[in-house]
Amino acid sequence: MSLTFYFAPMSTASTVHWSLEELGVPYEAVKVDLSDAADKQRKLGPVNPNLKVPVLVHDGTPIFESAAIQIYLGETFGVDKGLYPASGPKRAEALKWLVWANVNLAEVVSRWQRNVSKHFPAEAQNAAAGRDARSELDQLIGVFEKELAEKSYVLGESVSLVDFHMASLFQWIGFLDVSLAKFPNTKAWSERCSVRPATLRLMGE
Ligand SMILES: N[C@@H](CCC(=O)N[C@@H](CS)C(=O)NCC(=O)O)C(=O)O
Repeated sequence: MSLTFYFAPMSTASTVHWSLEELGVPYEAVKVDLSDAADKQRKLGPVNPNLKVPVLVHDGTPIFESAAIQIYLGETFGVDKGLYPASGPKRAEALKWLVWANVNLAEVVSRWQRNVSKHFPAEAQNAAAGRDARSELDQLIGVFEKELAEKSYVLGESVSLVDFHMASLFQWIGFLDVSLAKFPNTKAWSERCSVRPATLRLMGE
């Protein structure tokens, strides 16, 4: 069995990195310098036509898109390790939140950043679109806040790959100085996840 993981530090790949560490499966990590076009082309060209991280190659099959990788890891390794639900209604919950996280939460954060951050070209920015995205972000966190009202983790009382994926996105949101003060359930869940040895280890690297 071989697993090769293409990543860049402080990127969407961190979601998958966290899950790989928690699963304890052996993998080879290939670091990609996203600021170096030649490095990206050389390493990612053969495995992802989008030239983006993360990519996971399992026994020769490349998988891109972080949510797809999490689902694949869950089905392939996570069920046996108690970190992903077996097929059935709980699995449906996992899929629902993984897709929501990328299609809604990550999309709105990206849209907000593209319109306000100094790391993106000012001439392509629109302040009103940035404000809209920021208020949409609060609405989305509000949805998640309600979901966490009566449970410790996204799928109930057991931690799962869904928590690692989503808590990693919330770490990114935290780096962007979004306060979770108005969202106590989300804040407590995020703190509960973020003290796990796997993520502390990765953050220390
Ligand atoms: N929707 C994709 C997003 C992947 C993505 O945008 N990755 C960024 C890093 S966060 C990337 O590799 N960008 C290439 C670049 O910056 O050149 C996923 O969830 O995997």
